[in-house]
Amino acid sequence: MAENHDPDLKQYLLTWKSRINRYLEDYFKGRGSRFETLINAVNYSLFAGGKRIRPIISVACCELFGKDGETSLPFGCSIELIHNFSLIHDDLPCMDNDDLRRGKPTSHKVYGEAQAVLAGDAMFAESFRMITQHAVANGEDLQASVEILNFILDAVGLEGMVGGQSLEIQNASKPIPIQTLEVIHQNKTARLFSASAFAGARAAGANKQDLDRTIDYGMNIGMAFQIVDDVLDFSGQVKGRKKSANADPDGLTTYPTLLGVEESINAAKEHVARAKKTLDPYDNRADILRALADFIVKRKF
Ligand code: GRG
Repeated sequence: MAENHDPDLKQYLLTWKSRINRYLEDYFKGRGSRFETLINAVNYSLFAGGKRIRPIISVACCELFGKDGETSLPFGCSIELIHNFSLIHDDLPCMDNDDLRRGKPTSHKVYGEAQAVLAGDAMFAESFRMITQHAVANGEDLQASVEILNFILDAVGLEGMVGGQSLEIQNASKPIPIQTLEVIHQNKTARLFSASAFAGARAAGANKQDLDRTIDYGMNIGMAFQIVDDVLDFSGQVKGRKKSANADPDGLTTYPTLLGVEESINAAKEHVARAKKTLDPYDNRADILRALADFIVKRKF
């Protein structure tokens, strides 16, 4: 396994988080003023302090294959919009029925259910537009843009994030085996991580073998991320997180309810090791991606 040269991940996350925020702000600048409640609801969720981990993965995968990370922003930020859309819908009374998100009242608590649903809907449509607008303005990126959009929609739709969420709801309050839980996590969460990795690499013009490796990397860190998310919720370690300590009030089966905390952490570490293995061909060029994978199991928020 290639050595990890311990790059300054903290600085990298800070720098790119602020560039991503600027890209999103610029994208919405001057738009939606006639629809004040809607644009306020969009801004409320989109700028509520999200980590921007998905677009940062796109940036790092783009840089791995020799292009400036900025090249990936229309794609990574499109995914960030979809992610924020999914959080608003996930918090609704008809889904998880949560009052808090990122330590703040959820969208429907502030704007009411109807406006929260609409804010999510708007972000979903804007996520496509962000890419198509980029493609229209940059004709030479047309093929890459269509391939990336196709990959993202595949990761989100019937057989992706929405499918995963549906399966989770269908199985709520039922004992399910680890295999079913894996399918839920892969679709609900990991596919969007793999789309982030693919988007960055494809925007940089990576070849098929490299794309396959980045997809594999994304799936594995996505699985690790969701398992750690379950553990953080279960342990109630983080103030403002949605679940109460040592229980899942919705009766959902999660990694810690099935395996316990220690085994869950081991499972997440196993995915991180697999993710890092996919980076072996890239020597120190992939150090940021290695550090990102490690950050996913070490994070406390
Ligand atoms: C949005 C197409 C669409 C459908 C709705 C509700 C739903 C279907 C899917 C829910 C998917 C979901 C909420 C997965 C959980 C993923 C997860 C671990 C979220 C937390 O991500 P962070 O920690 O969030 O990156 P921040 O706050 O940093 O942005």
